[in-house]
Amino acid sequence: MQYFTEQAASHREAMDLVRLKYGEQAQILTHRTIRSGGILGLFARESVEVSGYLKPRSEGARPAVGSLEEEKRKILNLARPAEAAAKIQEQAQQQEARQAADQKAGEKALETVLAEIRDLKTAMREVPDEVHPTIARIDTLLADNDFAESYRREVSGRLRRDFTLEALEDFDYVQDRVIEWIGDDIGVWREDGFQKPRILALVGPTGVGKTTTIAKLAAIYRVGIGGEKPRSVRMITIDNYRIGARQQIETYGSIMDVPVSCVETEDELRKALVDNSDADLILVDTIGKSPKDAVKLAEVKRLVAACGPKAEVHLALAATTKSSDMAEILRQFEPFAYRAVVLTKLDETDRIGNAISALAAKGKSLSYLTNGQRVPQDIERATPLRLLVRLEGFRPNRTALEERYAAPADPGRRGRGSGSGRPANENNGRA
Ligand SMILES: Nc1nc2c(ncn2[C@@H]2O[C@H](COP(=O)(O)OP(=O)(O)OP(=O)(O)O)[C@@H](O)[C@H]2O)c(=O)[nH]1
Ligand SMILES: [Mg+2]
Repeated sequence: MQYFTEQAASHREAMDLVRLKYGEQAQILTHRTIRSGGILGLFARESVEVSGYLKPRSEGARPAVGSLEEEKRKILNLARPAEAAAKIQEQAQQQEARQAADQKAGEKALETVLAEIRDLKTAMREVPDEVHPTIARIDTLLADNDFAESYRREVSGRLRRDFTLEALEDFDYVQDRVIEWIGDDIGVWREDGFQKPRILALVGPTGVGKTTTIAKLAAIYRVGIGGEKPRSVRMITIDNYRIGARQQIETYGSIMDVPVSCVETEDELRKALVDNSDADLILVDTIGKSPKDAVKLAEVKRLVAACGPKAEVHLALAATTKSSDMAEILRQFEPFAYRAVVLTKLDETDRIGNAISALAAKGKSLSYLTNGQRVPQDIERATPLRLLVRLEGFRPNRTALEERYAAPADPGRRGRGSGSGRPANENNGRA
């Protein structure tokens, strides 16, 4: 015996389908309403499933016929007497009406569900975004350290995205990751080798410590402090305008036994560079200019351009500068194509978030950090670690940080670390 199961949207369609496929051989055994399709149990459609078996042909079965309409007509014609045919038709109409009513009810139910979803969405939008206490605490620490608002938003967003509620419960773990993110955001610049004569020009706003930094660098390289190789060094100043400027650098020069040349024009500068080309390192001190003084800035730019394309231009930026001014300075000095930033006067502030966020936003790397007036002691090569340990209020895992940032970073390294992976010693060495 051959059995069959068919499905259709309605009982009537299921029967028509069975007749069409199997003709009068078909003998219905069961029919039931089933639900199919949909998402998460919603929007499933009702349909009818009919099953039965095929009577053997010898019992007078006829082959299946062409169209549904034709089959319907034949069924009605076959039925006798006429009242029976009328009854069948009436039943068919009633069934049709029931199905139409069912469909309407289904549509109404769907509309109700959709309305409820819409209400739910509106309600969710209206519920204030509850900030996890750990995220709020980290944000307060960042604000206390003067990190820019955009930077803080980015960190909070990343915490929300990357951390489960369970992980957020572990404050120490979260703070270590955030400190790593900050550390990975601090770009560190390294010179590509030391091609003689290396020319390093320092530009920047007035009074940020350019001349003092030039003197510190001269001493470091001249004597070979902090692991540097002793080099022959010269200093050139193009700051002849300010009273005492020339004397200031000449005093440093005589103390450190480093020859100093003072120039006023581009030609004089070019000549001084040629005259000193036997040196390993030529340090060029420039006139401090307000970033708002576009004309004077262009003048300094022309002079610095005379140093040639090989010259490394570094921008001196005081850590004490407020956030908005820092972004402006980084932008205004852009025409100098400075390769790195020397962050000065770190000793005068406990908050360095403004500098870290401004540099990260502009994708600028740090070359040196200065933290005092003493020449030459108060200068060091920039490393993320040096800045990270200065962050106020954070209690980083110092040992893990030292391991992470021990090796000198690649020149111009940028980008954030994965922040994944819990260090084995995370509970030790917390500062
Ligand atoms: N506290 C502190 N003071 C510094 C630092 N670097 C420089 N100074 C002081 O800042 C003042 C200005 O330093 P300069 O080196 O003359 O600054 P400049 O950028 O050359 O100034 P202009 O040539 O006038 O534009 C001096 O009193 C320096 O001693 C630093 O790292 N920390
Ligand atoms: Mg100066």
